[in-house]
Amino acid sequence: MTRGPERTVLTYGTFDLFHIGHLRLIERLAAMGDRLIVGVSTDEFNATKGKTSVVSYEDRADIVSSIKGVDLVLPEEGWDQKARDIEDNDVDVFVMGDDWKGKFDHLGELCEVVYLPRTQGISSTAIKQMLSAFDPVHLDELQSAVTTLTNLLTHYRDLG
Ligand code: C2G
Repeated sequence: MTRGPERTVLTYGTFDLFHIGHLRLIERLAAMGDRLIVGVSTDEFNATKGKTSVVSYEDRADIVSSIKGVDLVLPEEGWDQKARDIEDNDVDVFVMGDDWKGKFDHLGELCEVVYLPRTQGISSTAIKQMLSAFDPVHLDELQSAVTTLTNLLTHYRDLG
C-alpha cells in the first residue's frame, strides 16, 4: 500500500526557559502530522519583538531539536518568512497557540491554519518574574518579610 503524501506541520516560537506549555504544544503538533518543523526565534528577531530571552538562540534551538516529534528546527528571523517556509517545506498545516488567534489567518491561502488552546498557568514571562523575586536586590525585602512573619508567629505563640 503506498503511503499518502507526508502531512507536514509548522509552528514558530521563542521557547525561552522551555516549559510544560511548550512541551504540551509540541506533543499536540507532533500528533497532527507526519513531520513537524519548528521555527525558533533568533535573538535578533526577538529584539524586534521587544523580547530578550534568558536562553540563547543556539541553546533554545538545541532544546527544541531534542524534543521527540520535532523533525526540523529553522531560525525564525522575521515576521514575513512564514509564507516562504510554508512553500519551501510543503507545509500542510500551520499551528500556533491561541494567544495568536487570528494573527496568521492570511496564511490560510497557503495551508490550513490552526490555533490550539494554550496551557494555562505557565509562561516564560511568569517564570522570569518568579526568578526576579530571587534577584539579590529583592533578597533584603524577602529577609525583612521573613523576620516580620517570624516575630508575628512568636508573638501569637507567646499569647498562647
Ligand atoms: N504556548 C502554549 N502554552 C503556554 C505558553 C506558550 O501553548 N503556556 C505556545 C504559544 O501559544 C506559542 C508557542 O507555545 O504558540 C511558543 O510560545 P512563545 O515561546 O512565547 O513564542 P512567541 O514569543 O509567542 O513567538 O512568529 C510567531 C512568534 O515567533 C511566536
